[in-house]
Amino acid sequence: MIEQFAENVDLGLSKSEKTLPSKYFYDKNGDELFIEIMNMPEYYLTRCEMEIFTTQTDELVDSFRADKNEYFELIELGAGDGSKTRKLLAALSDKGYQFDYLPVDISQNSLEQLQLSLQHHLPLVSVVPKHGDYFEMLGSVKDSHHPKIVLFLGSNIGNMTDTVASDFLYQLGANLSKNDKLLLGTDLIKSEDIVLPAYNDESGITHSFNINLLHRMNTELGANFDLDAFSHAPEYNEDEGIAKSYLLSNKEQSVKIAATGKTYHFRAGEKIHTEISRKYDDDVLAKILAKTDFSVNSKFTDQKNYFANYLLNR
Ligand code: AVJ
Repeated sequence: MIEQFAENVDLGLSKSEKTLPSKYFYDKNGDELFIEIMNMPEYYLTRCEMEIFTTQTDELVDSFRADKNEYFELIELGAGDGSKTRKLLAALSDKGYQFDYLPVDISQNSLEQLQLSLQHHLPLVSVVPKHGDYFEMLGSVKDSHHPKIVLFLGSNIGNMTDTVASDFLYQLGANLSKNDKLLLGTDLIKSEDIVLPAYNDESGITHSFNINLLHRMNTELGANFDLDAFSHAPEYNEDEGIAKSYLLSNKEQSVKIAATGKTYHFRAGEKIHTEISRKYDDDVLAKILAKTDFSVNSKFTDQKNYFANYLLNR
């Protein structure tokens, strides 16, 4: 795991336009910071999706399956703290649907928290946690022959470029069967004055979230990043519909990373690209789905039309 982290870091920092993979945000510290992000006034995404799940619960869960007596697996990719999913689980359970809930997450810590909280709030729901990244679990999904509903919520797909998203959904489709479904949570394209503050909050939580990546390299890879010598610099424009996060080097500096055995140079003002957060509309989604086995069944949105949960048919 550490070797892979070091390898990915070396690859990203050796490019002429430096990058770091966003999946490394989520250590224990990063998980906690992301929970703080979800509670920030500027971060509308979680509240909008929660509104959809709260006001359209019945329509949502009934659109998952036709037959109440047929057992199915509810698989959630990147389950996180699962607070939104709890709404759906409670409704499915109340209505007498027969299912197991399989949360998949890269963070062992989040999975344990989630299982504890579900044991407490929904003791009747059977939970089978799976630790790993999305791509790793694609194969394991195929091993069971039960009908499946896959949840990929919270605009988590936004971290993928369109090519990667398309490839990922193609592979996911290939591992599912006809009549399985995917509920995809996407943040919708809207103006900069709404999107940018969500990635550039007043209180500096997103700054800490981004900088935590450097902190992780210091502790896990023996790097000597000066955390004060980098700034959080997000960008967004509505035409493109993609929020981008960067760490900006405040001065010319060099950083040593013991785990890679190399020194990396940063010019003053040089940026490390750490994350994309892709925003969607029907056209963006249609292009991404074009070469996959999925088609749009229905679309659920919040009142303000900021966020959409698309139900896709395999
Ligand atoms: C967890 C990928 C949905 O892109 O909005 C929040 C991560 N990054 N603030 C997003 C994130 C900075 C978040 N996702």
